[in-house]
Amino acid sequence: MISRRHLFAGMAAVSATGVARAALAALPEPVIRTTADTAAPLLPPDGRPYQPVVTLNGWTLPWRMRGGVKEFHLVAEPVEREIAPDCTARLWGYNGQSPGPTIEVVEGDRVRIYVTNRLPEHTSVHWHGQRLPNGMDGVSGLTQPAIKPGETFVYEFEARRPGTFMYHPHADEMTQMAMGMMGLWITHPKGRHPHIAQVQRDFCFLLASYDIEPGSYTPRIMTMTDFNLWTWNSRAFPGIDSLNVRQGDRVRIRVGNLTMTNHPIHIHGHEFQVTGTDGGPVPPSARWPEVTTDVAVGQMRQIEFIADEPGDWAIHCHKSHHTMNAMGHNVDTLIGVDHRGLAARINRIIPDYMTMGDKGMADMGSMAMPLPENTAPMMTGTGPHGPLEMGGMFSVLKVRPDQKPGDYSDPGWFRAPAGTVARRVSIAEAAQVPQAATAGPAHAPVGSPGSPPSGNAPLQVRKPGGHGGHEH
Ligand SMILES: [Cu+2]
Repeated sequence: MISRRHLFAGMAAVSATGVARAALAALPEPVIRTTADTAAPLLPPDGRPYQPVVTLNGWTLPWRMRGGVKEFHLVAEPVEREIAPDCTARLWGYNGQSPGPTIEVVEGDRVRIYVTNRLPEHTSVHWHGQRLPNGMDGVSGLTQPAIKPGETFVYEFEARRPGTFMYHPHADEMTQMAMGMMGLWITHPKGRHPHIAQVQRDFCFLLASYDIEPGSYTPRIMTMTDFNLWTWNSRAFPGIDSLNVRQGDRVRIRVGNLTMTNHPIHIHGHEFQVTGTDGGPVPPSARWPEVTTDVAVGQMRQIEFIADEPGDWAIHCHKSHHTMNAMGHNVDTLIGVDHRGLAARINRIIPDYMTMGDKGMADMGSMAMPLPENTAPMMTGTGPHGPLEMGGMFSVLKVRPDQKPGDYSDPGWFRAPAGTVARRVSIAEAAQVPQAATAGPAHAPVGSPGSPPSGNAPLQVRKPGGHGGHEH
């Protein structure tokens, strides 16, 4: 026999579960993703058509169309993110990842975003760069109460302006952005826009920086300037996927900066134009060609170019410390210091002692140094010609004539045509090169007609110790 008391308790439990289920069903099912591979572009299943973007090492959040409104569900929660091989961070993010998923909508779309807070503290979401009603701007305390742990809030507005935007908390921002809470928002134009070109490739990534002590997993949130992990979409080279395009494609790259400093983003082998900012599309008359554009804190920059040079072209932040992984900055410079004899004497006491840095730091790129647990090497990655000696905000733009239209897969390393790669040359051969290039016979002796004047000889031999070497 079931007692009355048990029966009532059982009914109460059933009814509570029923309410929870009904409440959850009212919200769009939160879509969670935890892997760091680059998701294929999400083709819109309904609504106005558009050309989707590709989020490097990220993805686009699916939506539910209800009564003509695009409904999204963001879940703010602790996540684990592999920043690079051998380096995983315990971050805060959205829907299983940092950064959160990219939100893609079309100009004129009515958008409703549910935000559930599964963090241990309150949060809010600010829709950076959008035109919207003031109460939807997401500044906790100013335009709304904070979203407490366990609560779900709803934001709703019309995506009024096409462009590249971001979202991030406006509640305990210092902590929450240092922990990785951010995401991209793309509003595609409705139909053809006079200042927005059709492109064949459209990439996007957010700049984020972390200070994770070697051997640990959680960022130090009090760090203001001396970060040691400089990331695109919370990934550091060699963890950042390459940007794979077909030769002749018009390529758009959208970059947003939520770090604590500016990042001059530089592309090799091509000139680009800044075609948009977070303020909207730039009119063609206001654009100029360049190869580096500075993305300041809180800014978005949208660059475009025709990828007409086949090859593997570096794309990176031009601050050289931002293309490095975990490193100490309070290390003395040892270049030029004469260590000879010193290492041998120290080895008598410490057998493993080794001298580094007296000829530069490049040894770090090839040496397998023992590192603390969960630490990406400072200079790493291997290309077809050896160690790349990079880290951080670095990737490769791969331009191939035979890449299929719309195919974003990695074609492997570039196979340069014969005779088009820089190579070692002997002095004897160098002396002949100018003649080979002109009409003269390749083997003609130096000084014969057709050779350059001796003052312009390609290489000069320096006698050992002849030019002010360091005498002790
Ligand atoms: Cu940088």
